[in-house]
Formats: sequence, C-alpha cells, structure tokens
Amino acid sequence: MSHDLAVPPAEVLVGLERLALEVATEAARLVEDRPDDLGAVTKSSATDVVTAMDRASQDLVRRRLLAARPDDGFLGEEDGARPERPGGGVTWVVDPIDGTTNYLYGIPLYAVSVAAVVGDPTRPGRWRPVAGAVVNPATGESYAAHLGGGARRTDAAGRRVALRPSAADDLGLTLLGTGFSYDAGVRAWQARVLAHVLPVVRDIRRGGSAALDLCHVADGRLDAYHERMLNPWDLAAGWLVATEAGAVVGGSVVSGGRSGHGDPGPDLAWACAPALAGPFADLLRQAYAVAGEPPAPA
Ligand code: LIP
Repeated sequence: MSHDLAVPPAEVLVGLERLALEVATEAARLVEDRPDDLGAVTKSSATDVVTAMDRASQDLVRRRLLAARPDDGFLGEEDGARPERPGGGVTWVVDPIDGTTNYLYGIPLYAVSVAAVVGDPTRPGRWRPVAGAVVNPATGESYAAHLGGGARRTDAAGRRVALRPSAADDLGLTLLGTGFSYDAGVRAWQARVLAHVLPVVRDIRRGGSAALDLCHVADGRLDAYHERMLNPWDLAAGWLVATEAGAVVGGSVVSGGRSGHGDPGPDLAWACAPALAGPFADLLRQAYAVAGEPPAPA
C-alpha cells in the first residue's frame, strides 16, 4: 500500500466519486437480485457470515475499478488485496455488502461501500478517504462525496439532496447509533460501555451497517454514532460522507491531550452533529474508562 497522503486534484476527485457511485450502484443491483441459496459460510465466528453475494459483489467492484484505473491499489473485506502500483494515486477500500447479517435475514439495512483513499488503509491513522459512495440496494438510496465537494444523497426516484447533519446540541435528546462485535468477549465489554451511555442519551439504534450509520449521521437520521472494532472497509466511505456533510468524525478518546479528535479506526470510530462533539467525546471517554480495558477478540 502507498504511504503517500497527497490528495489528487479536484477534477480527479470528481471523477473518483463518479466511478465509485457508478460501480457501487452496479454491485447493488447484483446484490439485490438475491438467489434462494445465498451460500452463506462463517469467518471469524459462528455469527460472522459471508455469502456468495458478498464475493460476487466484491469481484464485480474489483474488476470494474481496476479496469478503469489499473494502477490503483485494492483492499476489500473478502480477500483480493492488491498494493497500489507507481502512478496509481489511490487505493480502493471496499465492503461488498456492509450489513451482511441484515442481508442474510432480509432486513433492508445493508450497503455496498466503495471508497478511494490515499495512504495505507492497513495502518490506522496513516490513511484518509478522498472520494466514495455508499449504496443501499434495498431502498435504492445512494450517498456520495469527494474531499472538499460536500456530500449528497440520491433516492430511488433520482431526487438528490445536499447533506447536513442534525442541529442536535443536547446529549439527553441525542439519537445514538452503535454496533457490536462478532466476538462475544468484545460484546460483553461493549455492553458495559452501552450501560454507561444509554441512560444519558435519548435512545440508541443498532442499524447493523457502519457505512449506513455514518451516512445517517451525515443526513440527520442519527445525531451521533460510535463503534469499536471497525475495519477500514466498514468506515472508509461513510467517514468521508459524514465529514463532507459537516459532521464531526473522530477516533480514540482514551489518548487524551492530543489536539483534535484523531482519525476513526479499530479502537474507536465516532461521528456526531457538530454541536455535540465536545460532550459526546467526553461521554465516550468516561464510558471507556468505566468499561475498563477492552479485550482483544478471541
Ligand atoms: C458490520 C458493520 C457493523 C457491525 C457489524 C458488522 P459487515 O460489517 O458494518 O457496524 O456492527 O458487527 O461488522 O460484517 O456486515 O461487513
């Protein structure tokens, strides 16, 4: 993977967003044409599932992206990683179906997430998204953004809106998204964090797709979101959509004293309406302190 954080020029970013949206939309159509037998098998645990459609979606996305930009790098959830070649410029970070459990159960909250990033997405804090798209095949809604270009949502009827996060400024009225690990030990720790946070906020929503949760902070359907143990492909495109919409996106809150909020990563990814940033980061810091040292996944 590249270590270069140089951002391509604006006209290239516009093209990267267009390509991400086009390919994610094509993969979403494939995913929605679901077979009777999804060919589901398990990965890191009995509940961590991958289906034949995850793999088919990733194969399509990888093939179309590298046909269009043969020197770019690729990092997908379902294997197939390839480093960027000289002259490539970006690495594509792809979750072919984010929210696979929802897809398996037929719950319409899953998405194809495609992001172009600079830097090395395998090294937390050493990369950033510069263009991306998140497409929900079940609703036909798509989210897209590029660095410095704002964020947009287009519905199934083709109506497009510019995205803004909510105006929420009171934790007690905050609708908070979150998610939980496939690892039971990590979930037990996450339950301790939730026990601290839940009485403070309005309510929580566990949507099941980090990419859509981040997009829902961008469009105001959630006031805030946090989750631990996310992979780069879960968060890359949603991170950019939320940031470009004007939400605040951050990472680990336990290493206090650092300026700013840091980058989202496996330790912690969070996003919120701008007026909530200070109190929400403090709440997470307190909750993590109360929950104690998080366990490594088994
Ligand atoms: C999912 C994430 C979600 C998390 C789930 C799962 P996947 O990704 O998007 O936020 O809570 O446990 O990791 O596995 O469906 O691509």
